[in-house]
Amino acid sequence: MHKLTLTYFDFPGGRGETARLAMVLGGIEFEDYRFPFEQFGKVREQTPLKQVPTLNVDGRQVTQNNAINRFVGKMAGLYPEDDYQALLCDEIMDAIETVTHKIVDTFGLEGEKQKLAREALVKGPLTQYLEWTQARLEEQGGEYFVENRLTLADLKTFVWIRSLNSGHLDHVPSSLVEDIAPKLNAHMQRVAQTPAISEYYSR
Ligand SMILES: N[C@@H](CCC(=O)N[C@@H](CS)C(=O)NCC(=O)O)C(=O)O
Repeated sequence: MHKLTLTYFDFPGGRGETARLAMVLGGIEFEDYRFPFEQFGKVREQTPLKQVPTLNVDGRQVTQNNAINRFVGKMAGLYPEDDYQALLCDEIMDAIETVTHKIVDTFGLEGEKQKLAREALVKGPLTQYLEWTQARLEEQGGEYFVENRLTLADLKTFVWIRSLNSGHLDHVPSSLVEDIAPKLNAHMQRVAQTPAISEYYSR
């Protein structure tokens, strides 16, 4: 049994939330070290790449959220053992990571520049990745992304879709998912109703 501490911002989303959910679902004991945004400057100085999330495993700090997701996902039984199914699970997680980078690229922009960049994002990559992700889900029967069961791919998509629906990104309509990929919204709601997940968010 490893001693685990996950370090990430104190909000229910972003690059740290999939690992939190996986550990909660898997009943894996961990310290959930959450810090307010104002403390990021101080926290990042203690991390290897000045970024979060990190997972401290028995005293060693590890970076890269999808690597962390896979590590805890394997322990939680939420990552396929079959290599091909694992590939399909990774594909979804890495695609969401790619589109997340595109969104983050617009964070530093302001005013008209940000508006234009976000509108281009909505028309381009966000629409493309939402349509593609929905198509992947439909190919697998519409319930789950791989193995007809809940895996990391579902958790990572759940976190992404919740974030797009939240309306916190200016110039990205909160109706975007419903307009472009309503089946991902239905999937998000199904995952939210998983008893351990609804219990976690009601805390
Ligand atoms: N490749 C890293 C990216 C981590 C990342 O960019 N984290 C953001 C917060 S969600 C961060 O720390 N940004 C500050 C920076 O890059 O300077 C991962 O997969 O975890």
